[in-house]
Amino acid sequence: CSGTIEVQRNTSFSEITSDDIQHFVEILGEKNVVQDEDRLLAANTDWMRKYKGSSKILLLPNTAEEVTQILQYCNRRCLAVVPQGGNTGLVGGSVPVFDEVIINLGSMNKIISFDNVSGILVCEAGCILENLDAFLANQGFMMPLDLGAKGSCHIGGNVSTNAGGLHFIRHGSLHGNILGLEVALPDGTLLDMLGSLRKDNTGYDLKHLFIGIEGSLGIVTKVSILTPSRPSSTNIAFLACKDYSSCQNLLVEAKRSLGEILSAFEFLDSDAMDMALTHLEGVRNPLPPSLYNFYVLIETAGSDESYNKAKLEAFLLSSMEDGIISDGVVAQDINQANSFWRIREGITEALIKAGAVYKYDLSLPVKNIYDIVEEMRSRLGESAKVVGYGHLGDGNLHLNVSTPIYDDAVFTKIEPFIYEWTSNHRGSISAEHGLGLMKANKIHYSKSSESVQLMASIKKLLDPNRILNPYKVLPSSMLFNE
Ligand code: FAD
Ligand code: 2HG
Ligand code: ZN
Repeated sequence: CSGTIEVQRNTSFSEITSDDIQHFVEILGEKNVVQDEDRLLAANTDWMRKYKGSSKILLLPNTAEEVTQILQYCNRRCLAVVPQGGNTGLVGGSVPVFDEVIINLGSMNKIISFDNVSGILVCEAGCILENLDAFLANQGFMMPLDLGAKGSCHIGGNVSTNAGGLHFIRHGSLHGNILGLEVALPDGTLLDMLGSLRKDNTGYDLKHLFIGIEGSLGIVTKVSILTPSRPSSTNIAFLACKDYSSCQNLLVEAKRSLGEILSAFEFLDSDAMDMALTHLEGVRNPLPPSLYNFYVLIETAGSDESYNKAKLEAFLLSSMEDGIISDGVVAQDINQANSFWRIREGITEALIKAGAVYKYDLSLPVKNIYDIVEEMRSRLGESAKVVGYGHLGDGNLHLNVSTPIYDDAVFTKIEPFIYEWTSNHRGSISAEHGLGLMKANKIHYSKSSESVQLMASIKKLLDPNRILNPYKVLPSSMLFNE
């Protein structure tokens, strides 16, 4: 059992016909209406190869107007749609469940404007995160978010998942950084909320309704985002701690002593390190192997090289003296810095290479965060490897259970236990990856029934035919069984 969810195709959706295809060709031109089997297979399959749909059509619009025309038509015909960005999502949200029409935004990848006084970037939703960051680097700015999938994920996908990532501790949520959006609604209305103002308290701030909702209410076509100045000096330390409480103490100290220059605080346990060492080519532990239980990666960034270095060194020295850190190394050049990041960012890839993986993305009070890893280990014994890592500075644990193949017996020991545990500790069952198909039926573990009801009402209001990303985010039973 892979833990994939059993859902029924909603019978009120139409099936695609040759007339529909002809209509899409009229809107997009022949080459942007893809029916080629190999390309369809890739678009139907998620990054983990865990979720797979059977769509017969992939549409590649070039403009927001084309997106609106497609949606207007699909809404009229009651054709279900899945919006797709870089297809790096980890909860089965970006691929069809059945035969939904796939709308991939990858061709909408133009930068529209950049204001080098305010740092405000306006671009199309299909721009790849890494490309935007490279563009900004030339202007002395940077994207306020960074994540392992940066080479493939789109800014529209980032907005739609409210992606957190590695610099959240410094730059905060996209709810704070996104200044405006343009969104195509299911009925084909193009909603212009593409403001570029820091402050604007005129009525409901509607753009927030479309951040982190995984394409369930509209398709993001353009994004306006506030970007910070690029720091001229960055330092990275790779540290070892003897136990989890030392990692926690280190976080408290790092926030206190490094303050404004702290730009990442990531942790991994020794099982996560073993995964990276075993399955990623060219990765090695910069510290003496097999000695330590926990590793912490700290990044500092600022504008004054010698001040930052001195601050980091003083912090490391006092943490060593206090016994919070057992060992550590500071990157001496960009290659070494990249090699430290490769360990942390590569764990997701390593887990896929190791075999089957059950993936959980929990928000919990930092104090309790590692208890669930230990409890899960004792529940599963030798039957599985439990790996804990994540954005400790943000209270976000990535708990992954790795087995050679998907195994029913293991799965039933993990779920619903992990969701109940998280709910009992008032945590969130999705800190940053979203709910997608994987957790649509689990939303009640983190949200009250009144909140979920209101979400379903908003969904019905904006998408009366429920064509947008069906079976995801909200329980299908609330949307289709009426
Ligand atoms: P997709 O995967 O294509 O889509 C994700 C969801 O958004 C789907 O529901 C889709 O329907 C919807 N969607 C996509 N584009 C649009 C659009 N234009 N309009 C409306 N809906 C849309 N996530 C984090 O938060 N932090 C991390 O640190 C992180 N690291 C990762 C590392 C790796 C190696 C991988 C594979 C994934 C990681 N992720 C992380 C998850 C993933 O990369 C993010 O969720 C990312 O934001 C998804 O962007 P995407 O363009 O690939 O979207
Ligand atoms: C990360 O922080 C990503 O590396 C992926 O959010 C986490 O694979 C995971 O569980
Ligand atoms: Zn993460």
